[in-house]
Amino acid sequence: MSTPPRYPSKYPEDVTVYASDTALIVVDVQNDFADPGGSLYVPGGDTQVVPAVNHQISLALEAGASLFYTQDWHPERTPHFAIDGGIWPVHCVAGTPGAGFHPDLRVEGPSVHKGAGGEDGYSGFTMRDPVSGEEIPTGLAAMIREAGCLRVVVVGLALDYCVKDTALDSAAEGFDTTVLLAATAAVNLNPGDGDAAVRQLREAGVTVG
Ligand code: VGL
Ligand code: ZN
Repeated sequence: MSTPPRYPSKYPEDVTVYASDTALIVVDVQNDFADPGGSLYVPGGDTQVVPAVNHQISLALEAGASLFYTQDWHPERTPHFAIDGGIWPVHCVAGTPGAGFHPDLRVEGPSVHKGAGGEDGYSGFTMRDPVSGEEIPTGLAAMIREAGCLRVVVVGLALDYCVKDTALDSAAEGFDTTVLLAATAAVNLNPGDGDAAVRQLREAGVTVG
């Protein structure tokens, strides 16, 4: 008889075994992305991603891993938005319901707010100063190191933007980095963006499972 899986799971895609040196980063599971009424709803955000992310959170907690969350946290006017020259509808404005966590998400750790000062960029690790263009650390890498973590698992929304850039920065920081496809979904602004993100992640040495 074969060895039973370590955790009985309805997610056969599970490729990660969490340990105390692992950080799970839950990216932007916010109403504007995860709720069908949200201004930048990612299909599957509510039905697929929230339960799959909660499952990963349970596995991580059981193993004594560390948990971190990010939230897109924009001012009302920012060059990130189409009304000010960017490409996105207004979303995740600081303090509004759209910027809040999806009500079904288990929240069990600190959250890093990205873009509160009008900074641009998608990664949970770095932001771009809107004036100088300089990359500013958010403090997430330091938090992960202080927690004694060497490995990072990235889940949440959206695969082709914030999940991708967070995972690329994580790998660049030297963390052994995994993205779990079952617990993410792509915006696919252009068809194929999700697949392109997977290729780019793999080329950067990120495990995509
Ligand atoms: C995101 C588009 C705009 C994301 C954030 O969280 O992936 N996507 N802002
Ligand atoms: Zn945004």
